[in-house]
Amino acid sequence: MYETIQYDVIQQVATITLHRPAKLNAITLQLNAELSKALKQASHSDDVRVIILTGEGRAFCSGQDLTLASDDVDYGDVLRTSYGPVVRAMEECEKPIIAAVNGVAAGAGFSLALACDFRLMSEKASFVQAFVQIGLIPDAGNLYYLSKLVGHAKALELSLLGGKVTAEEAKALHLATKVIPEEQWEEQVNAFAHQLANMPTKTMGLIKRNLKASWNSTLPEFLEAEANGQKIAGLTNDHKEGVQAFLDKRPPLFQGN
Ligand code: T3D
Repeated sequence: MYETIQYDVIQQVATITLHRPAKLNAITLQLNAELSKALKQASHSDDVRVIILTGEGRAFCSGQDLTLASDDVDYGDVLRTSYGPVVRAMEECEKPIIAAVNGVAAGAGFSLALACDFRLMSEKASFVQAFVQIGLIPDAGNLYYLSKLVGHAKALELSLLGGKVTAEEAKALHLATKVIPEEQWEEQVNAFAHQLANMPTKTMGLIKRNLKASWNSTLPEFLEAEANGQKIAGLTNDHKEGVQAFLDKRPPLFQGN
């Protein structure tokens, strides 16, 4: 079904693997189209509660495939029609998305990781804000997320200097949720994903939406969004289960609805 990515679902965790390892999983129009489709597939599937985005081989993603660069290409159009839908599919996804950053994430590959909710990084992984090195501005939502995650000054420094961020530096900057030793990579990524898969999925979607509502709201608008969100959360089975489990002095068994 897909040629440039792999899509697997195991125990309610969908793993989307960027699959062009010879080019460090560089992005093509086809890869973006397939990635958008897979993100929507996972978002809408009742069998999926968590999404992992990762890369095949030694890299996460090296950004746009530079062997396809040509004077005939209007980058604005490419962003609107190819990268935009990927970023929007991630933004609109109500399920948690984990970037399992197995190796270098450069250019738009860094942008993909930034659009995820969590970034688990292998100790060997790094982020490279590569754009300025080839005379381009950061794209695919990069500055939108980066400035919110690390603040204006650091986002500007990385973007103007084209800086590389090691996994340890990313942790210190709160870009990485966790840095994982190479030998524990699969075990720890799976454990983290399954921990999320056993949490109240619908409520987590509302938390994601509510936090983002805070970015552009006045306090009265935000309080209204919060009230609407909590009304929905309060009607979930997982809320009832959470309260009952507390009263029963047992761990909750959340079904995600
Ligand atoms: O087009 C538009 O619409 C505009 C949108 C732009 C969005 C962007 O993403 S712009 C930024 C594009 N990406 C880059 O500038 C990064 C380019 N790559 C690198 O800087 C380095 O490869 C890395 C830092 C990612 C990794 O370095 P290293 O030393 O570990 O690996 P390498 O030897 O450079 O690369 C290994 C192979 O992958 C190599 O091929 P070869 O020689 O073995 O046949 C290399 O050419 C290939 N490769 C790496 N990155 C790309 C790539 N091939 C095509 N496109 C790439 N982006």
